[in-house]
Amino acid sequence: MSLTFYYAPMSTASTVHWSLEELGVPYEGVRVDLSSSQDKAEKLGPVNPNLKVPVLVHEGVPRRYSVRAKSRWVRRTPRS
Ligand SMILES: N[C@@H](CCC(=O)N[C@@H](CS)C(=O)NCC(=O)O)C(=O)O
Repeated sequence: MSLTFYYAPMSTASTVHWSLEELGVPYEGVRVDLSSSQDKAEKLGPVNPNLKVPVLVHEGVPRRYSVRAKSRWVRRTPRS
């Protein structure tokens, strides 16, 4: 399973981050500097036109919906 997690510390991405860590889901983390327009454009532009975190890219498909839905989705995703 390939999973990439776009996040920023102290943001709405935190609950998803905790879910991934607590469940031991393997993922690649991409830290985004929300104070930098350039960093947001470079990292989030290709996966979320709203330039917001969190974003989970699962098998190449970005999931951008609410933090709560993402946490629920992470809990349901089988771990390898
Ligand atoms: N509805 C989104 C909201 C995400 C959101 O507002 N993220 C903020 C961080 S807490 C963000 O990325 N802000 C960047 C910006 O507005 O430049 C969700 O719940 O996933």
